[in-house]
Amino acid sequence: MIALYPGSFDPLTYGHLDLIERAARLFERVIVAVLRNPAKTPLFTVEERLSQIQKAVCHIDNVDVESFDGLTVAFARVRGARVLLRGLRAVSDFEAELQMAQTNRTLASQVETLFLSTSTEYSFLSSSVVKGVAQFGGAVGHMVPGHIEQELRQRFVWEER
Ligand code: COD
Repeated sequence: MIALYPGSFDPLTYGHLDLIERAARLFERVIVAVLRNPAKTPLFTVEERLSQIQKAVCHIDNVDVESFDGLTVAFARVRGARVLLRGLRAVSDFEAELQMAQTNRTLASQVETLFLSTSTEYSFLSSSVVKGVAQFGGAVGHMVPGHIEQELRQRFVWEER
């Protein structure tokens, strides 16, 4: 069975990576799907994020990384994915995630949303937290893989000039 893990991943964190590694043990194939969202101004371009994620998952055989636009369920259908993976960190995630899952169900009843709970060591972690710390020069080596930490440092040093 194929599972689709959709998100912004701006940037990918160890929380995302932990979820991908665990999902890869449960499913034949996991597709990490980065949304192309013209309404948002991300820190990293979609191409940068694809490359960051590809590097981070290169040790896992059954994980693919792609971008998509439009509806997540439409992309899931095109790729033959019956499961949408989402992570739950705290109660605060629940309301929005439930609404998203229920919306997606009304759009495609054959696609199920599956929630994996975060590993406790990553429950504080989000892409926003990473960016919030990195922009003031704080250490994020425990939050993101080394190559992403480096790109964050370059990005914020560049912006300070
Ligand atoms: N531990 C575990 N899980 C985590 C962690 C962590 N530390 N941090 C984040 N996660 C989980 C999040 O809970 C989420 O499930 C997933 O990782 C991705 O997170 P983000 O923040 O990168 O991605 P989002 O939440 O911005 O992605 C939103 C989508 C792109 C999936 C959504 O907007 C979407 O489906 N858009 C397409 C349009 C559509 O289909 N709309 C209808 C549905 S409402």
